[in-house]
Amino acid sequence: MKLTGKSSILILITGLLLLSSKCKKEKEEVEFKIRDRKEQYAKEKDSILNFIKTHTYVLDAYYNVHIEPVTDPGQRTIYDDAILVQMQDTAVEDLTYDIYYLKIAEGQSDSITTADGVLLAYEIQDFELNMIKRKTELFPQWTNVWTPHIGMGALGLRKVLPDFNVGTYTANPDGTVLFSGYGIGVVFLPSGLANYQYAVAASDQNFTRLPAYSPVIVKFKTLAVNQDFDKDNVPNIIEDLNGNLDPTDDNTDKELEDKYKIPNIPNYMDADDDGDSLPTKQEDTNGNGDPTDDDDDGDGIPNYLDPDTH
Ligand SMILES: [Ca+2]
Ligand SMILES: [Ca+2]
Ligand SMILES: [Ca+2]
Ligand SMILES: [Ca+2]
Repeated sequence: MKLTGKSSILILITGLLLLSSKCKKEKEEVEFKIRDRKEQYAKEKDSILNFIKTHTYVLDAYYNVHIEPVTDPGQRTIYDDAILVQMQDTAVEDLTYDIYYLKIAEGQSDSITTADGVLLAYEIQDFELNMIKRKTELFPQWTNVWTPHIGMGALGLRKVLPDFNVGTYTANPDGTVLFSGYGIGVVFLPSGLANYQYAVAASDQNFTRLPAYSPVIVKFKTLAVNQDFDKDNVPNIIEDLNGNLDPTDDNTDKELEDKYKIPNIPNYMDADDDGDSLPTKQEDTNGNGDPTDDDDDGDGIPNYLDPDTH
């Protein structure tokens, strides 16, 4: 049969429509069948433990960590050196994960809190040691510790990063930066604290695609920390007023912001925390650079949180 231009276009369109309805159907099925989080962790838990008991690590001259299978039965394993912490699942209340991590170097400068931003160099690998993502010291990436996102979700980092300090850096004449004395760690995350049902595409031929429901290994270097996002001289962690380690749910002037229909800005991002139009930084009567110790009307509320005191 000889196809005219019109009929072949028609066949092509029909084919595309069929294909798209098939894709849609498959997508719906995938979304519908998100795996049970407890069952998934039960599957991963033993394999993570088995991996760290059968692998070891070495640090090279560039402070990069290499993970290798144990070859000699007497060899020290990752498990022997790992620190164990626990973290609750965000969706299922009675699901608690074990997180194993290595603290190879603690870091020699400022400490990291859950409310801070941290500049990371990192490598993400699957448990076959394929490379999924990489950011070197030349192109590091900022992430917020309470919602760590490093080219994919890695919520478990929230639990681990505050156990490290950052390093220091010097600027080279050519514009590059030399980092030193940073923290070096490796964390072994179950998929429930990483990307869970989402696959991660391979960005180029140097990287491997990460399928859904994959535990991951994150090697990281803690290069620098941002302890005061809004530059108001109140550290991020102090702006977490309710002390729940999450700075995003503390907003002293919410009522005012709502009244004037301006976006809600939590204190850690708000340079005028009480909305009295005098910036927090300037509500520092004794001029010691710390707005938290000035309370002019003696009501127990520091001026920067007290709209009736400047
Ligand atoms: Ca601040
Ligand atoms: Ca605010
Ligand atoms: Ca503030
Ligand atoms: Ca005030």
